[in-house]
Amino acid sequence: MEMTIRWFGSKSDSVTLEQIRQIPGVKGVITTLYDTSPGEVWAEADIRAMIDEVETAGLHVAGIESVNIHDAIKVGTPDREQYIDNYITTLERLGKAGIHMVCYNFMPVFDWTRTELARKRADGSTVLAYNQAAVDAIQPEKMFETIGGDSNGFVMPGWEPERMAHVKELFEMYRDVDEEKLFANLKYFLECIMPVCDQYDINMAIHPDDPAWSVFGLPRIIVNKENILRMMKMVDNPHNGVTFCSGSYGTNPENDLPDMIRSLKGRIHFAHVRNLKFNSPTDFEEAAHLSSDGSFDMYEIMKALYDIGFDGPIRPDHGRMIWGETAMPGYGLYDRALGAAYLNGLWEAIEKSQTR
Ligand code: DNO
Repeated sequence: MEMTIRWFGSKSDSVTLEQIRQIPGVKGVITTLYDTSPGEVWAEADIRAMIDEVETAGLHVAGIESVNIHDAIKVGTPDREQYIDNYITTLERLGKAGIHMVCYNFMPVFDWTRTELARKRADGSTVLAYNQAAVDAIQPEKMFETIGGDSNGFVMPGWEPERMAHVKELFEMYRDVDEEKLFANLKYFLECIMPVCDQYDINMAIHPDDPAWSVFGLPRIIVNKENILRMMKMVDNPHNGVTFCSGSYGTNPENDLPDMIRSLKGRIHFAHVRNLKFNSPTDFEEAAHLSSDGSFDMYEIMKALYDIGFDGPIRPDHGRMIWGETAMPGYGLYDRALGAAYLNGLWEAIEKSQTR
């Protein structure tokens, strides 16, 4: 595996490449062109500039999170052809520029969903949290106001104001889209893009739906082992793979994370590893990465990744906000650096215990 950190670019991130460079064991960043909208073709010059900036700081681009999918593709409207062509052109340009991992998601309307971005924990840190009763009591438009107003002035990816201004129209677009239709549209999209992925050796890594169940009545399909294996089989190409995100699949305690990892051998192209703490079956908050701070056994998760020979990029995921830092919720420097060091430590111990 290669330890990486997600970086939102010098215009949008409070964390600098110079800081990332000083986290032990981190040589790669996961980034994107944050000025682009879903469906747009990425300019070659912009891709080059992004790579050059990262390389000038002594790091490299280990993958893209995300090249977002236009809603026409998810809904399956006739204009999807144009957006798929655009996506293929972007992949071609990324491949030519030497990028081989692209994370994306197939969630309708919203990307990840949380009800609080700064819940206070006993140690004074603040974390993202989810409470089902709060979701059930809120209108989707209001949800956006909460997320937008609570984000320390940063634009949360997936919750861009331009997009959320059209939230009602987006819901309307998905009116006739059920899980089967969403699966079919995903299959169609993947079949169209696999040739370019084969040509440039690009690993597509679908991110799970977070939380791993339907929110606001919208269909969600990347939620459990059964569905993800169905997806692997329906387009059975090694470039059709997943982002294994422990914090997203783990929102459903019925998902056995190490078992899921083992069943996806060879198809995990990217890993997001974080811990959650369940306060009740319908309320959880994000914890420090350390096993004892949350509900997951992080050793078992890393061990499963080690056992399947995972060799892609991995990143610590959402961190707590600690030590007075002001940053995008979940994406401060300090707790993610602690997370990277801890995950690296687990990996070293697992590796040595296997090989000595
Ligand atoms: C949340 C992230 C997601 C992820 C996208 C991938 O913090 O893990 O927003 O980047 O779903 O497309």
